[in-house]
Formats: sequence, C-alpha cells, structure tokens
Amino acid sequence: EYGIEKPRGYNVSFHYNPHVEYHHFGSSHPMKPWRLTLTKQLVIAYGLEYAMDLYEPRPASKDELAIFHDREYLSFLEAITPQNMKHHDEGMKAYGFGGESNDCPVFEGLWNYVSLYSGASMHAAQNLLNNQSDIAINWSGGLHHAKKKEASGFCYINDIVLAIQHLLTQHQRVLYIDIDVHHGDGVEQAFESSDRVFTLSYHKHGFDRHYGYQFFPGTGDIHEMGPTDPTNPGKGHALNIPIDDGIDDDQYKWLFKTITDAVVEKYRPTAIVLQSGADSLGGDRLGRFNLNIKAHGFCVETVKNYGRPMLLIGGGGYTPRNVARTWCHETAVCVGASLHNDLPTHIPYIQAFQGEENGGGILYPELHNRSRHDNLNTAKALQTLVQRAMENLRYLEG
Ligand code: ZLS
Ligand code: CA
Ligand code: ZN
Repeated sequence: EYGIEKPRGYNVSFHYNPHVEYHHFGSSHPMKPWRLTLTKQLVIAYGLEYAMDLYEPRPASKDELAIFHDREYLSFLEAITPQNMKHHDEGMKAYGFGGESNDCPVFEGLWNYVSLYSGASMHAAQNLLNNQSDIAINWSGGLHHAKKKEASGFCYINDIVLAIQHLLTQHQRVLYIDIDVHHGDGVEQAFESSDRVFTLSYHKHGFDRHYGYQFFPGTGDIHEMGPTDPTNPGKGHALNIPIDDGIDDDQYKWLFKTITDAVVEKYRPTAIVLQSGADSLGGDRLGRFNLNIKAHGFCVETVKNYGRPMLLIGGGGYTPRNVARTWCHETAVCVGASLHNDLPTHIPYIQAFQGEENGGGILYPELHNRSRHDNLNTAKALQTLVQRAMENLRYLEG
C-alpha cells in the first residue's frame, strides 16, 4: 500500500498427504515410503513449515490419472491386491508387475498410494498455474519410469507426466530436469513427439560392475535425443547426460550448471519441473555417484535462480536418513533459509540420524567418505560429454 516492496523471496508451497507414508513395498524392497516421514520430521524440526504454505492434497481420481494412463491399465491397478493377484497372471505380466525381479510388487493399498502421490503433484502444478506459488514441492512424487500402460522400476503412475500435462494448459514450453541417478525414460517417452516439453536427464549409464549388467533402465545414451524423423516436432527435444560411477561434487556441479544453463538459454522455458531423486548421493543403496548433500542442493538452487515457476519433486533415494537430510536441505534452499549442521534435538525419529560411523546427529555428513565407488569420470571424458551435449543443442536452433 505504501509502495514498499516485499523482500525479494519466493512463495513456496509444500504438498503432502501423510497417508503415503504408511505403505510398504515389502521388507526387502529398497523403496521405503517412510523416508517421507523422516523428511517431514526434519522439515518441521527446523521450523521450515512456517516459511511455506502447507497443503494436504486429496488423492487423484481415476479420471485425472486417465489423462495420461490407459483406462484398462488403471482398472487393473485399482483392482489388483496381494490376495487376488494369483488369478491375474496375464495382466500381471502385460502390465509389468511382479515378475522375476519384482521391482513393482503388488502390495496392500497400492491404488491409494499411487493416487496420493499423483494427487500431490497435480495439486502442486495447479498452485503454480494459479500463481499461488513460485515454487511448489512434492517429495512423495517423481516416479519417472511409469509408462502409459506399464509399471516399471518402482513406478506405477507417472505423476510427473500428469503434472507437466497440467502445466501445458497454460505454458508454451516446459523444461523437465531429472537428477535421479536413473534415466527419466517414462517422461522422455511420454513427450517424445512434442516440442513443448524438453527433457534433460543426468544419470548413470552403461555396464554396471556391481550388478553385472546394464544399469537400469539401460536407455539414455548421449546420442538419444528424441525421434530421428526430421518431420517430428519432438526431434532434438530430449537431452541425455550419461555419467560413470563415482562422480564427485565439483564435477557434477560443473556439468549440471554448464549444460542446464545452456538448455535454459536456448529453450527459454516458461515453467520448470525438477525431479530431485536422492539416489545420486554418495552412499546410496542403489546409486553409484559420490555427491554430498550440498552439491545435490546446488542443482535445486541453480534451477530456482532461473526465476521461472518451478515444480520440485522427489524420486529415488534408498538410504532414508540421507534422503531426508537432502530434501530438508533443498526445502530450505527454496525458502532461502540456511540450516544449522547440528540436528534439532526434538525430532521424533532422531535415532534414525544417530549412531552412524560419521554423520550422527548432524545434517551435513560427508557422504563421499563412506562411498565404495571409485571415480571413473576423467576430466577429459566430462569435457567431451559437455561438447557433445552442446552439439546436440544445435537442433534447437532449427
Ligand atoms: O529411478 O535393475 C533392475 C532390473 C532387474 C531385473 C533382474 N533382477 C534380478 C534385478 C533387477 C534389472 N531394476 C532396478 C530398478 C531401479 C528403479 C529405480 C527407480 C527410481 O529411483 C525412481 C523411483 C533395480 N535396482 C535395484 C533393484 N531393482 C532391486 C533391489 C533389491 C530388490 C529386492 C526387492 C526387489 C527384489 C528383491 C528388488 C529390486
Ligand atoms: Ca536422471
Ligand atoms: Zn533412481
């Protein structure tokens, strides 16, 4: 009223339905929804809830999920239970459930789980469209491998595709960035024929010494840039950055900033979706990289500084205490707060953060010290990678 401007800051919203926490993939399964409980407890213990608008979104409806997914697939997903699955062998196979690897198990409350994380991503996108938030966060989402009618790699419904489709109702160009250690294949595939979505994924790619086969999902080579048909508008609108084991903080930060800056400058997105999978951290149970929490958070900070409406979502992350630390730190980055390294002592699940050989009781332990991965990325290889990425971007100039 008096011409005094609000201090330069961002409106941040946090979209989270606590019912997601109570779902279990099975005791040996690496995906642990209770990492979201830890995350929320840290966010609250640091008082970050007072710096954001909090929402408890309702589950997405079947009609909403059908905007991307196949209706028969959705009916199957809705109906399947651990009790009746033995009578649905063909459906199970056709839709990517169970199987030998059991990456996508059928568990109690599966439909509820997928509707909750998807509802949160769609609500977050809606908040950006309404201009109610500059940054909208959903740590329960980011399930980038799910296909139109297939579950894959712990992902059943692709909440990212649904959120981007919603953003496209008002945005001409949406940039999708994916720092999960796995290739964001489901999102890339969903928009492969569109020039209104550019997908950029950083990931481990190639033969995996630990598994003895290609690192999941096996796609995402530097030469994969969307359709090759020159009449397809999606041509050149995907960029993949394949990385080898053990990449360190400085290398990743340089790679991320150099390439992402160039993409933003050339593509000029009007909204950005960042999948911030925490399995790219050092010491992750499935990952192969050596990143520390602040280097991972540097990516969030970099994207925030582009100043476009931003949807920030979770994804992988298989060492729950470090997932919680990272997403709490990144929530703080969004609201512009810096956090004490000593964890607040009144956290309900404090025992999860104590008794580690290093890192007990602190927010920013040195994760690379604990890592088993040698750095196989030479300076020369990374320079070549950046050079190839820049060549790939020339397609954007038409
Ligand atoms: O990006 O590597 C695979 C596929 C297989 C098939 C053969 N079997 C023996 C191994 C697995 C090749 N799947 C990956 C999927 C990774 C999904 C990442 C999701 C995301 O982070 C986004 C949320 C994989 N890696 C590790 C496992 N699966 C895995 C490890 C341990 C177990 C327990 C439960 C289930 C079976 C035993 C499982 C999967
Ligand atoms: Ca990725
Ligand atoms: Zn992953």
